[in-house]
Amino acid sequence: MMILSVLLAGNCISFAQPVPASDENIPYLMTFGSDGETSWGDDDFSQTFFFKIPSSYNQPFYIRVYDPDIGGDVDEINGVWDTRMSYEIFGGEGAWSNEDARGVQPTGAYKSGTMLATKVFGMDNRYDDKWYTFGPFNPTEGELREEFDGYIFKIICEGISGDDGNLYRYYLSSEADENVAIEDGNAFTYEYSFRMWNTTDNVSHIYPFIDTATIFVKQVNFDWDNDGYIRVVSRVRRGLLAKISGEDHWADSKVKIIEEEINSSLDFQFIKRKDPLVRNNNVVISVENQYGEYLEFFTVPIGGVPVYDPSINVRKIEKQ
Ligand SMILES: [Ca+2]
Ligand SMILES: [Ca+2]
Ligand SMILES: [Ca+2]
Ligand SMILES: [Ca+2]
Repeated sequence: MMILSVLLAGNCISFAQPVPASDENIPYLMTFGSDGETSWGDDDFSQTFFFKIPSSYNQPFYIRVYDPDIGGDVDEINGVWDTRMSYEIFGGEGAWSNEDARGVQPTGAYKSGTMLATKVFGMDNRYDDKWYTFGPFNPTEGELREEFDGYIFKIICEGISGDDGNLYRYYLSSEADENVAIEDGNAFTYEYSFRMWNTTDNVSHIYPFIDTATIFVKQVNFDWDNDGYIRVVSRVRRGLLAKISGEDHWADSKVKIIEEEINSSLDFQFIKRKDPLVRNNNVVISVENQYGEYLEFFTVPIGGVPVYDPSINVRKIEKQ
């Protein structure tokens, strides 16, 4: 276990900038058109992500979107393809620091900051199963925040019309025409809307970071379709089941934080039901602390992926 701890501690430089990231094992982000039905799995037809560019990086960069259109094999049709969706990228003062930007509803000044780029997509074969590139952006166009030691950019994908489901991914890249990761870059959201796998053997993950002020967290999930279960794992927690929701419903439950979990990430595991397979399951989840502040889900988990370590538990029991 000593070797593992050393490896985790040394894992502070990361190169994983696909969103969702490989450690999350989430197939796609998901946003529906604004005339969609919430029973299809999107509660508000808008999804916000933030990108962090480390302050040490001073080259232009790009935000790339995979399958930005709404049509074709990847996306989810409802009747006919008639959905239009915008992608908007913001930087500057307030892009992250405005309180409304860190909520889970597209209300108030959530589009805070300075808009740097925008594009609307519908069904468009040119972009089906392909990448579209926003940028170049200059890192200093973002909002400089000391707590992240970097510049923060925001991208909002939002339904304008139609009722179909848009499935897509992002990549934070140093190149316009290929995916090249930026050292120590990261991405995070406060509300994750995503597609579950259409196979029973894949486990998806999100990793909320637990800071020193956290006493308990409340997870809130939507439209889980009674698919399998949600299990919370940490360095000192083998697995706690969280309450899951049914079709078009919300569910929430609380997790009391153990001292050894402070300053590390939790691992929320989304484990598919084995039989019958729940197909095309779109879900939404957020995690808030006891003050109602939403926790960041970093695609590259802070402190590494938490791995349950029974030896930590043993020491704790001996101490008490
Ligand atoms: Ca439609
Ligand atoms: Ca498509
Ligand atoms: Ca798409
Ligand atoms: Ca669902």
